[in-house]
Amino acid sequence: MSHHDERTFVMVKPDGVQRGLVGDVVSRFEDRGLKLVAGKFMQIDDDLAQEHYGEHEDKPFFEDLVEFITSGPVFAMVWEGADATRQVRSMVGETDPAESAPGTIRGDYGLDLGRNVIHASDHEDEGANEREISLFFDEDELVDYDRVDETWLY
Ligand code: RTP
Ligand code: MG
Repeated sequence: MSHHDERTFVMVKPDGVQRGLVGDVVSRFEDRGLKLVAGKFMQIDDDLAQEHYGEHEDKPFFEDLVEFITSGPVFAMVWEGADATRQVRSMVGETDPAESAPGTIRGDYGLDLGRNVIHASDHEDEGANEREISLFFDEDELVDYDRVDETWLY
């Protein structure tokens, strides 16, 4: 990983997995020139859900959020590239799909605030990317490799 690259945590939520959107989401980040460094298809348990969404524990929607994210398998990923956290967020769209521009993942596929297909680390929350990566992945699950021609990566 070169020094100006950044890693960010992304996850296709249970609705996205059930609707068969994993491949499309992965394709979008590949097409954008980001580099995949980790991926895990998994079932989140209650403890991990509570910790992942800890910032929202006092919100009225917290219980629903934990219930939803543990309702079925998710596809967790780490993507790398210059300014990756911000780039991914701009491709994800707004929290509410109704406010998300067409062309964004939530603008194209999101149904409502809960079923908004994807989670991505918040670029306005300093260190959220690294925190979330280490919550979901062990260091040895982050694969360090070169793409054939890095000239074409973001
Ligand atoms: P995320 O963390 O999932 O990438 O989404 P986000 O930053 O855009 O949204 P955030 O404010 O962190 O909220 C986390 C997730 O909680 C659900 N939510 N429900 N009912 C509500 O008012 C409400 N507000 C947020 C959404 O599924 C959101 O992605
Ligand atoms: Mg968030």
